[in-house]
Amino acid sequence: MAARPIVVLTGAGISRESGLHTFRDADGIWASVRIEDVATPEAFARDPARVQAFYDARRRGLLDPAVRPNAAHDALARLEREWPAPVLVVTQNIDDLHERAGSRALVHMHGELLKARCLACGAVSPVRQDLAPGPACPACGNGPLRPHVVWFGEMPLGMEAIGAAIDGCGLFVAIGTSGNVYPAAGFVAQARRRRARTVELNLERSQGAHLFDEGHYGPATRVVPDFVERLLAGAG
Ligand code: BV8
Repeated sequence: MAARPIVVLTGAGISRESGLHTFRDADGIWASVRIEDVATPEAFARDPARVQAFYDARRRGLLDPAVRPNAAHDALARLEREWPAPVLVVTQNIDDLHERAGSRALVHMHGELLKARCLACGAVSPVRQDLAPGPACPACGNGPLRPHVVWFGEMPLGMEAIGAAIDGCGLFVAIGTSGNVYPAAGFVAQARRRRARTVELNLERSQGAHLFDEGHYGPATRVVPDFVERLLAGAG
């Protein structure tokens, strides 16, 4: 039977072994700061300096030379190169590790830490510096910049393309996500309705584990390359 398109949803767990914290693990980001204080439009309106400082610190962390793509990111880039049908990575992560590993068909549904959005003209531009000092928008020259990140209560990006890809896929794989955040956590149900095979690759069973046909558990740097190897060998 001809190979079918694959959709892969990734979450913070795939970047954990690259040195970036997850959100809901014991040492996760939400253990030390509240979503309501740093990851909502209301928080930004109330205290922009605090929100900018939160993202400036994470951007500096991501730009640390020690933070590099890991074997799980590399395995997904290999899958895209070698699978005989389209492979789309939909990531909830705002890091750039999938790109740096070589993934090309990639949607950052929650935005990107290395991009900024102008509050005046809406232009999105690359950013590697802190936004707290208030650099002006490079497009219009005067607008203040916010992180190009989707906060809680804001519409995720690329939803139409994501929905179409899930409707047409034969395999849906969720990697390193706890299944807490919607609408991403609802993608597996959509894939099941379209009769796709659904697989969870995670450190432990997620909130939505019961929605998957199969699950393989352990660190992403072991479980993801193993799964990709089996898939490409035709045994997957
Ligand atoms: C929206 C960017 C509405 C910022 C983030 C029902 C339907 C629709 C919406 C809702 C709904 N119910 C509630 C909502 C509202 C809300 C929501 O889902 N709230 C939750 C908390 C209940 N959703 C929203 O607000 C979304 N917007 O719905 O808009 C709308 C609709 C129409 C029109 C206008 C508006 C927007 C959500 C996006 C918020 N932004 N991130 C930032 O990064 O700072 S979300 C944030 O959570 C990150 O993106 C993160 O990726 C995401 C999900 O977390 P995970 O990636 O899963 O990370 P987590 O720590 O939870 O889990 C890590 C997993 O990895 C664990 O399972 C762990 O075991 C595993 N792991 C750890 N180590 C490893 C590992 N696995 C493998 N190997 C390892 N080594």
